[in-house]
Amino acid sequence: MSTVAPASVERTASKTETRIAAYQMTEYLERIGVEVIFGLCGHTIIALLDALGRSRIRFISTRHEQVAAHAADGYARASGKPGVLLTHLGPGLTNACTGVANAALDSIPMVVIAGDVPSHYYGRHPHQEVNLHQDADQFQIYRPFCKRVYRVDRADDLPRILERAFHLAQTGRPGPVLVDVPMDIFSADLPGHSFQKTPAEIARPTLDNETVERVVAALANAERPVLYAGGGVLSARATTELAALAEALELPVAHTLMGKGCLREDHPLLLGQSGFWGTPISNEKCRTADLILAVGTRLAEANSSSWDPRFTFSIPPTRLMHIDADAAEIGRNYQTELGVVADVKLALAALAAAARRTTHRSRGRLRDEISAGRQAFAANWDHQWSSNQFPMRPERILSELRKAVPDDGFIVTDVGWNKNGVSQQFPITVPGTFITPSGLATMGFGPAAVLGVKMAQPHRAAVSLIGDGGFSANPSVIATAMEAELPVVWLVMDNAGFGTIAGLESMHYGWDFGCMFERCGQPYRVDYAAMARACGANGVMIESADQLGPALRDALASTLPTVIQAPMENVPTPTPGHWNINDIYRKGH
Ligand SMILES: Cc1ncc(C[n+]2csc(CCOP(=O)(O)OP(=O)(O)O)c2C)c(N)n1
Repeated sequence: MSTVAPASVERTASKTETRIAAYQMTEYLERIGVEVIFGLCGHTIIALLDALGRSRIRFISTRHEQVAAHAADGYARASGKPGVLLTHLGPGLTNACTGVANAALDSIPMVVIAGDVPSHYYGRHPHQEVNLHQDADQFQIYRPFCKRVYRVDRADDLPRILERAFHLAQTGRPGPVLVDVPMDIFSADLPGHSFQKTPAEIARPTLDNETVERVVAALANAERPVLYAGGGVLSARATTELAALAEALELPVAHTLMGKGCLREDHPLLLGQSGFWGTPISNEKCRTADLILAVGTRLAEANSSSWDPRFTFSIPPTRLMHIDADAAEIGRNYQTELGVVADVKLALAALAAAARRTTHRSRGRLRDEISAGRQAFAANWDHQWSSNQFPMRPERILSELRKAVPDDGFIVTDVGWNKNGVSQQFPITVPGTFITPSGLATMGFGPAAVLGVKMAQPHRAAVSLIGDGGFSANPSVIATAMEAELPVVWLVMDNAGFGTIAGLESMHYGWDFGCMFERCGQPYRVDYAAMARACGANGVMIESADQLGPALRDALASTLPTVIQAPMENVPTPTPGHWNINDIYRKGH
């Protein structure tokens, strides 16, 4: 993070003078470039809030800590800087847990600052402490998914731990770090200028020449190579380098969910997403490849068709080379011929430079095959893009959205048709504009993450495309957007239920018990548009398909946040790949 001018709360202090930790800490956060903190108050953190309120750092106060965590996550994705989250102890920290875990599983840099009980009450089970079977141990709840969980036991340790937290959150494979602060430590005296050490600038690891030559030669000589891109390519801002490598060696490019946007949608070498919700041409080219170079991915279950060799990857006989920031990801599910731990951007740049000097095998009619494969699959839904049906076809909702949102606008999805449909069918041309929860696939991410996205990029459009299940998980986002003056748009695909799971249950068990919204046996619809109006925001209920386009354009031009509710038929997204859960369900008595 860049260093900024001295903080507005900062004042001169001699080396011997002491000052309260919370104020010094806030100055430090300003100095290392923190511009916004998302969170929710509690008695353990008001000392820090007082300091924040007097600083240049914006505090976005949410109505639920999960919302704050997703917003911090969205901010990190759209800004490239770590998200910062501030929570109260106990219920505040546990409420935020899902959001922080979601960020962790998508490798999003985040620093979580949590208040805790006064340190002198450890062991006495004070108010709101999580202490039933272990004293003073709330930070352990975050251990399985955080890169590091720190509890600050002495005020003197706070500066060192904060520097470590920002360093660790951003380096190697990024992720959240927890700094758990007993409330008395915020109020402790520390010598002036205690917060001196800032996170080091890190020189990123690249490939040695020998490895570059080996990988490029293998790709150039392969008969049916595939370049496979994960979210690591986008988070490393390495899409130009990826395209250069693909074009130099004429490599078809398949990608994961988080890799969507790695190549322009109209690029002739783009195969599309692999796996369960992928495209047939992508699955076929991956399955029949003789060599795959996977970059910035963990070859996760959904994109690998549950690692079943009949559908997406057949490794071996396909040879696999794998570049990733995290050594732990290499070789986990597949026999790997060569693993490379390197910075994805530098690695792809080095490979592309060498590739330009290399002649490769003829790829025959590869571009024609890709084009024909993509067109054949798109023919399944192309005609629905102009459907006037009401309740609307989901594809028509996508087409209106694509027409209304500028190419550099953000589409922030949740889970459900929105995520699966966009990743499969929606053209993304500007890298990083598709933001989605992948690893934890948290329902409730999209409506909240869009707040952080808009905060990070206030001059670009930010639309959260979500289901009615995901939206109603935490509609307090509307009030937060109003308070924070963030004119985001929520486009709610309303099928009166948890449609994706209802579809799965119907397919296997013949009904959708427990998955639809009902009252007295009838579909139960909530007027989310009216809820938005009750918050002082714009709320639009769509009553015919042709109303959606104008409604979206109005919403994007408005200075207020807008909820657009589009009643929609519950139809499944096509699933060209495989998911092992479908082998597990058994109907009986
Ligand atoms: C927090 C959480 N709970 C449950 C799930 C399981 N889940 C996956 S998709 C889905 C349905 C989402 O419903 P909705 O937002 O209305 O979108 P739709 O499927 O109807 O498109 C659920 C419940 C989840 N991913 N996250």
